[in-house]
Amino acid sequence: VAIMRSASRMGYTLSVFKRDHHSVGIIGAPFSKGQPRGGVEKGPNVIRSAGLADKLKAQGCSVKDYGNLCFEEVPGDEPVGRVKRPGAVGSANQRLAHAVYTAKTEGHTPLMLGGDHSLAIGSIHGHAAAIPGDLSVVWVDAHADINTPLTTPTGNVHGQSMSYLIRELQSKIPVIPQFSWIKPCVSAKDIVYIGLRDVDPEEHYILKYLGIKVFSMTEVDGLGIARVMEETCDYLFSHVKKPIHLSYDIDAIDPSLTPATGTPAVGGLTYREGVYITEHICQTGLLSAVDLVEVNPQQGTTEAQVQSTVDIAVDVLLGCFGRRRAGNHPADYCLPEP
Ligand SMILES: [Mn+2]
Repeated sequence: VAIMRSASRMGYTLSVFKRDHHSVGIIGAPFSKGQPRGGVEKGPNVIRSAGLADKLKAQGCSVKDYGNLCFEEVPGDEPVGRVKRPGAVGSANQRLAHAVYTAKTEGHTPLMLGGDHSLAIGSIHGHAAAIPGDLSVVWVDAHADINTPLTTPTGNVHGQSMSYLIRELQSKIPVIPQFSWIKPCVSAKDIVYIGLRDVDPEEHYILKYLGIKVFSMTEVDGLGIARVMEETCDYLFSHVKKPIHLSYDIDAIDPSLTPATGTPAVGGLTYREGVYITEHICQTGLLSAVDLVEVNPQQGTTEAQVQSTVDIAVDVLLGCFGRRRAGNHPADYCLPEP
């Protein structure tokens, strides 16, 4: 049952689908070659081991776990220009795109567990191919991940993912044969960044050049997270309500809380802000696919650091699929009679 209600003093109307039932399709993507650190390929299994599927089911979701994708070794995977491991990154993302497309067309909301953030290329690509119109992207991250192959200071593709996907940037992207299957599928106006605080000068230029909507940590501090989310939805819904692809890098959250990640940056989101983002997006009824990336259990120095990172990743995901901190109950619950 879809209940329409006016949900904002800014004047947009949220369509709040009273769904106690999300159908989640978990896709494990144990891939680490979009960056140099080992361990991030263990992300999918450590997040599963924290009880993700059971917790989703306990809050009324149905869950299909597609398991972990197998990624091929690519021998002689030499850089193309500055871009490192283009063969491995290209083929892993092509495989992931197909898996996300399949999960989506089978009626699930794909939940991609990374792995590093280069996987957003395949995840967003597969999602876009499975829906009739355009999608919008909410990118929650300390970093913009929008360097082109020509501006990247490191060559690591996890810092370039968005550049391959944005239509308006394609004249600046050189040919990389291993990426020739990628079709840019997102418009700059359909992207919102939240949580930025470590942006390269070239990336800052690209964001301005394309007019991309950014709520950096400065805006989170100045406006508060509730206003940021309200403005995010006003902006994305101003013309047509498109399905939302949420790409959530765990390093958006402050590294005091989520230290087990490859590129931590001080001054991040609190636990409450990090979860509020997902609660708000869930309430729109438009969440169509989710990535949770960059959980790296080898980057924690203690077991407690790893546990904290993984537990928060799970809470972020539960928020995406209906958990409310006010509490939940099944729609058909009846109080026991004495
Ligand atoms: Mn990222």
